[in-house]
Formats: sequence, structure tokens, C-alpha cells
Amino acid sequence: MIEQVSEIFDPTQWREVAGFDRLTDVTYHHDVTGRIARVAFNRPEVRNAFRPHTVDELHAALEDARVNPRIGVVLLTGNGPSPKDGGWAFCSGGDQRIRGRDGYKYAEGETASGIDKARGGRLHILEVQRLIRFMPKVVIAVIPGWAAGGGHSLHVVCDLSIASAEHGKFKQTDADVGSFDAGYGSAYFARQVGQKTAREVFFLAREYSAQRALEMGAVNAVVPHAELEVEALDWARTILTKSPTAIRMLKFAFNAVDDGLVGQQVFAGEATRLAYGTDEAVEGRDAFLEKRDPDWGPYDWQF
Ligand code: S0N
Repeated sequence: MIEQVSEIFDPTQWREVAGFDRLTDVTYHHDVTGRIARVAFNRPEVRNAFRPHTVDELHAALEDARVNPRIGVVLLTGNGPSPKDGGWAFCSGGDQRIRGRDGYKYAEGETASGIDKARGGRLHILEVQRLIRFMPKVVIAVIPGWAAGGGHSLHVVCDLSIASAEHGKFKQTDADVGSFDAGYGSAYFARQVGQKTAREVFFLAREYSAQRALEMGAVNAVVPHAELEVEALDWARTILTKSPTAIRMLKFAFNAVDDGLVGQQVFAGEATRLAYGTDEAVEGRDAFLEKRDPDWGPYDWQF
């Protein structure tokens, strides 16, 4: 029987993933069909804030899901509730005990021997953002509680967001704590909700309910807390009935308009991959390998 990692986690739906049995800061599961991944922040006592080690584990789990050809959808969520006060969180961003100019401050349970100080100041959560953005799978933010600071930015960068009606809460604290996500977290958020609303969220750092986030266009759905993961699995299973190639091309098409040359590069890579599957491209390759001129005769200039 697998561990009950969160109050709304249904262990009958999930399996542990081989090679990921020593995680401390996140949990990683595949559903019983092996087609859906669930990656969850597992520091509910600090509203699922991430320290550098959390980001390492998060990146490793997401990368594993990215390269697994069976996985089509990733659910990114936060385990809970907090054993301290019963509070729920998706993620509250960077662990504020571990940041900044004055050197690495150890988190509870960490020791000097376990920490590579050279890595302490890295903002490698941005690498996680890019992994979510560029993986050819659908990533759904499943938000059981607070999405704040860098946790808010992570939900922004996910393809879809579903929030708990009772506990889902949103707050962009960056300007309160002297931190700022000047990339996807703010500029892309403005694309989603509009400039005025995005500036309000960042400049006033107020708290917003899940219902208000829905009205803003910041989340796709708000569902009863107890049904959050059931609903997310249902969305994932629906997506899995679709063409994998169509979904990946659509994701990269949606991205491309905001991603500049990098977006074009990703989309172009997909176009090249598809072209390599044609007889025409095979003829070009074979002609080179056989040291002859290519015969393009059978291939029309289609219109
Ligand atoms: C999420 C909030 C709004 C929840 O409020 P609530 O429900 O009243 O709970 P609290 O009592 O405030 O919190 C419960 C316990 O959890 C601890 N805690 C909460 N969030 C964090 C956090 N981010 N870091 C460390 N601890 C946290 C509380 O201290 C409390 O502990 P106890 O019980 O011991 O008192 C509210 O908690 C809140 O506003 N949290 C802070 C949100 C925030 O400002 N996050 C950072 C924003 N910036 C980023 O995320 C940038 C990320 C980044 O650049 C980075 C990456 C890696 C490493 C560092 C950084 C970095 O920040 O530079």
C-alpha cells in the first residue's frame, strides 16, 4: 500500500516511481495506467516553500516525466494540510530563510556537510519554469491552497490551473519581500489577465480567492476541495484521448507568440521532426549517404 501523502490524495489511483524512493521535499507518482504523473511539493509546514534541494528534486521528477514517452499529462500540486495549523498550499515560493546576499542560511534539518554553498544562491526555479513551458506534455497546476510568490509564478507558467474552492488562494508577494519574477511570472501573467489586473496583483500584493482568480482568467476551474484531485485526473484522462502530436504542436503554437526566437526554435524543431518522417526527407538523407544527386521528382510543390 502506498503512503497517503496528502489528505485529498487517493492512493488507489497512484503508483510510486522506481528510482524516486528517497525524495524528501517533493513526492512523485504515476497513475495506475502510467500515463499521468503527479509531482507534489511536500513541505506543507512552510506552505510548500521551496529551498534549493526542493527545486533539485522537482526538476528531476519533472524531467523524468518529460522523457517518459508514456506520460502525456503532469499534475503539479502541493501536499497538505500543514501538520502545524491545517493550512493548505500549492506553493509559497522561495523559502525565505534561504536566500539573498548574506549567504546561505540553513533550513531546519540541513547541515553544513549536506549543502553545496555554491548552489545556494541559484535561481534554478527558473529552469523548472522553462521545463514546464517547453515539455511537450500538458502540465496542470492543481492548487489546493496558497499559490504565493514564486509559487504563484509556477501556476502561471503551467498550461492549465484548477483550484480548490474552499482553500485556493492567490497572492503575489514579490514586492513585499524584495523579490521579483520579471519573466513569465509577471509579463506572461499580464498576457493572461490583462495589464491593469496584473499590475494590481503585483503592486498591491493583495489576497485573491479562487473564485476571483477564475473571474480574472488566471485559473480554468474552481472545484470543491475534496474533489480537486479527482477533477484534475478527469481533465488529464480527457487530454489523453487526444492526438499526442496535435497537443504538443498546439502547446508550442500557444507558446511561440510570447517566446520570441526561442519559441520559433522549439516550434521549428517540431516541424523538422515531422519533416524527417516524410519520404522526401528520407530521399535527401539517402542521396547524401549513397553519394548521388537527390531525386526530388516524385515530390510536388504542394499548395
Ligand atoms: C503564503 C502565505 C500568504 C500564507 O499565509 P498564512 O496562511 O497566514 O501562513 P503563515 O503563517 O504565513 O505561514 C505558515 C508557516 O509557513 C512559513 N512560510 C510560509 N511561506 C514561506 C516561505 N516562502 N518561506 C519560508 N517559510 C514560509 C511561515 O513562516 C510559517 O512558519 P511558522 O509556522 O514557523 O511561523 C504567507 O506564508 C506568505 O506570504 N509567505 C511568503 C510568500 C513569499 O513571499 N514567497 C517568496 C516570494 N519570492 C519568490 O518566491 C521568489 C523565488 C526565488 O527567487 C527563490 C528561489 C529559490 C530560493 C530563494 C528564492 C528567493 O526568494 O530569493
